[in-house]
Amino acid sequence: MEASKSLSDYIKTNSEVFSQNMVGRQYAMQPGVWEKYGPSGYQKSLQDAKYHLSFLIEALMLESPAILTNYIEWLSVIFQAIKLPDDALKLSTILMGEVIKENAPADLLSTLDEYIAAAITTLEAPVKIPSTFLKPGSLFLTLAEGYLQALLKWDRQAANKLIVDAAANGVPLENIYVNIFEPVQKEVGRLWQLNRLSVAQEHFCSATTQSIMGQFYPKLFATPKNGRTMVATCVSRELHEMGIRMVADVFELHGWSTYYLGANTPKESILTTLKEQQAEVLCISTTMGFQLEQARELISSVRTSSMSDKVMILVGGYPFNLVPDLWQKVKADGYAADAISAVELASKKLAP
Ligand code: B12
Repeated sequence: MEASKSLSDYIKTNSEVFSQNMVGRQYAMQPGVWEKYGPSGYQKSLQDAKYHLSFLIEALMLESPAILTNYIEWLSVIFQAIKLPDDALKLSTILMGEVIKENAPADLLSTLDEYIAAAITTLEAPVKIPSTFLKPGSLFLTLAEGYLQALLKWDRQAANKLIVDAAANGVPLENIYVNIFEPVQKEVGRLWQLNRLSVAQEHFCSATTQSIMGQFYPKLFATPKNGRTMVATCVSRELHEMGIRMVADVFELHGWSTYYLGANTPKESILTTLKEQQAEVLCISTTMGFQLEQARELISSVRTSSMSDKVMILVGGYPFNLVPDLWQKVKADGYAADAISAVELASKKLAP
């Protein structure tokens, strides 16, 4: 156990030089493949190598090979979509293992093979193309499909009208969030991953949805208060804020006083806010696997603060939805898969 964590720390300290070493070897071993991508291609390869290492670092730290294998599975879809050579990802995974083995102290290496082998096994299976998030039979499917189509046509007006009409026709706001906005955002991400949507289109979809969400605030804040208080935040450097915003809004709809801090919030500032607002619940959202360390550190700091026995810590977001026991590994008090189940869980846990 300790060896795994020490190896994680060792890789983190050396990740810059390891990533350069990995890319240098890959270019040398696949002559004629990479040069055509030029200097920007080299920078992208370097960034990819750093991402591989950062997911391995988290997997080792939390002793969860699934953190690495989920990432590898996701990346293999991208590599196929942008038509990189079939064996490119396998080779860089092998090289990652080799570079670490050649450099790290032998007594730290006992667990490395297990992680690299799990990643290679994942790559030997056929690439798993993710299926649509607008699943047949799901609640409010027609509205979600219409909303996605409006966004894909760059039609903010139509998207806005569809949602405003749905709300006027009695679709509860929490369902608009969880059954329309959420699957549509995830579908937008899937289409981007499959190289069918540009970064600009993704930004447009997210920005449109955020502006529509803002219109419902008079209604949201008008709900009678139940005396309960929560703070909702992303960890430091995490930019995915829409999920945790939805969590905060659904708590607010259920009568909680909510303090939504948004993306990329520094740890010290979160700790101060918890105390100032005397929060009963802290909701922490993490999307990128390499930010899990920030979540772990934040939780550990809350546990050693004066708020330790007063605040319940819930976690959620992309990696927690993929790896079932991850919330326990970061030492949270609970996890929920979506905003509606999050408020249900908090209310149940705090019930007298
Ligand atoms: C929009 C978006 C962005 C925007 C975010 C804008 C914003 N203002 O939030 C921007 C452009 C910043 C972005 C950047 C990146 N992104 Co992005 N992004 C997305 C996208 C398309 C949608 C995110 C979203 O809104 N989801 C909808 C919300 C509602 O879902 P959710 O977050 O899961 O939240 C729900 C639950 O999980 C739960 N929940 C969430 N938090 C919490 C907390 C608690 C306590 C509880 C109980 C529950 C809970 O409740 C929520 C509501 O029901 C996703 C696709 C996806 N599958 O999510 C990709 C995605 C997450 N991004 C991805 C990537 C790769 C990136 C970048 C690395 C891209 C790049 N090369 O730069 C960067 C990294 C940035 C960073 N350092 O954080 C990948 C991640 C893959 C992986 N293996 O990790 C995804 C999955 C896209 C994909 N399919 O490939 N991204």
